[in-house]
Amino acid sequence: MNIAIVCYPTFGGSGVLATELGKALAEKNHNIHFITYQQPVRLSGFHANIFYHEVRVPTYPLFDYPPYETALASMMVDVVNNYDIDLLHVHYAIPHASTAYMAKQILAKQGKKIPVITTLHGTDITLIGRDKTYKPVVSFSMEESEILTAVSNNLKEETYKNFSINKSIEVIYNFVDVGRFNKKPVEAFRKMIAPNDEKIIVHASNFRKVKRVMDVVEVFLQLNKKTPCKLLLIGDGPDRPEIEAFARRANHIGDIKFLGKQEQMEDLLPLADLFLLPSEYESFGLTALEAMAAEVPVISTNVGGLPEINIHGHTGYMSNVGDINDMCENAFSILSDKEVHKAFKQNALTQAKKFDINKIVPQYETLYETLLK
Ligand code: GMT
Repeated sequence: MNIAIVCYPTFGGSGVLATELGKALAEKNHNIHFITYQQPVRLSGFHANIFYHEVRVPTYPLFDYPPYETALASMMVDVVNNYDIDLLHVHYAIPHASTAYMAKQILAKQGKKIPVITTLHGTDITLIGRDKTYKPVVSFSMEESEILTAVSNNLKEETYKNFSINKSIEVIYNFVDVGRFNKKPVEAFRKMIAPNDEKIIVHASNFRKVKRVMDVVEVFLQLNKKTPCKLLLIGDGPDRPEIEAFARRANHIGDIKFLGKQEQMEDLLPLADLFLLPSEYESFGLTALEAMAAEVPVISTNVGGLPEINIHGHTGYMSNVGDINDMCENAFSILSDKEVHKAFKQNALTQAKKFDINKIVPQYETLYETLLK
């Protein structure tokens, strides 16, 4: 099949998932055309059947707001026409679903029928999409997509709760390439980070309010009093300056390392003894799944789609949002006993295997085939 994938190219989970999906489909001999405004972060190296089409928005003195959607729709039309595209798969509803609708209408006038699949990822529904600024457009374009998928049952329920749409929503879980993430940690790196064999705690996110990164630091500071540990914070975003300043004031800058945005998560995650994700909401929590594939137990909140991945008392623990004490106690109960830690690590890996790339990608392929029939 010739498939066009539209996504955000940045470090967010939706772009990561879309890129990994495109790469996996290319491995299966499909031709994949990424359409976005920057090379997606996980799209490195040369792949014979992956193509990247960059959307450029020319500046013009009249434009206070450069019309990205117009340029994107034009690029969609161009790619569909010139590369014999069979379907458009757009990730994250805003603005990709409505832009795909526009492209579809233009192509229909030219006599070309192009089906659109929209995959909902989370904040496009729960945080931003339901805001009245966008709601009518998101609602309309969801209805107009030939197929609508969501990355968890929770997100499907949230969509029906927040939008009065009649469309059926198929749940296709996010996935991880377990083989790629399940590798032995590089001992020399571990020694550099934790020279005295301290426990290594990891968090990765885009440092937005919804991620509650301050809770990560609070849990860490409490935990560090019970067992010596180091904290690696991966990613960047608006909350980082405040959190960095707080970490400095707490005089723990030596124990807390800010690594910034990192592409090679499969090298970093295996270094961790525990992964923290205390988010206010997560439709799925792809980073937690990647951690689990690297055999890292997860301490998370019990919101959104997290209970569909993290099994309480088995692959990690879940607490109420903001319950720092509970998260700390749970973390300590895993880290303070070698045998318990080992069991949680194995359980995390077993659970991650249920979301392996080889199980989930065929579900998208089946969907595409049904659609094209
Ligand atoms: O929250 C983020 O980090 C970004 C956001 C995105 O759209 O890129 O992530 C959402 O999609 C991911 C991939 O499906 C999910 O794993 C995240 O849970 C989801 N984030 C939220 O729901 C807050």
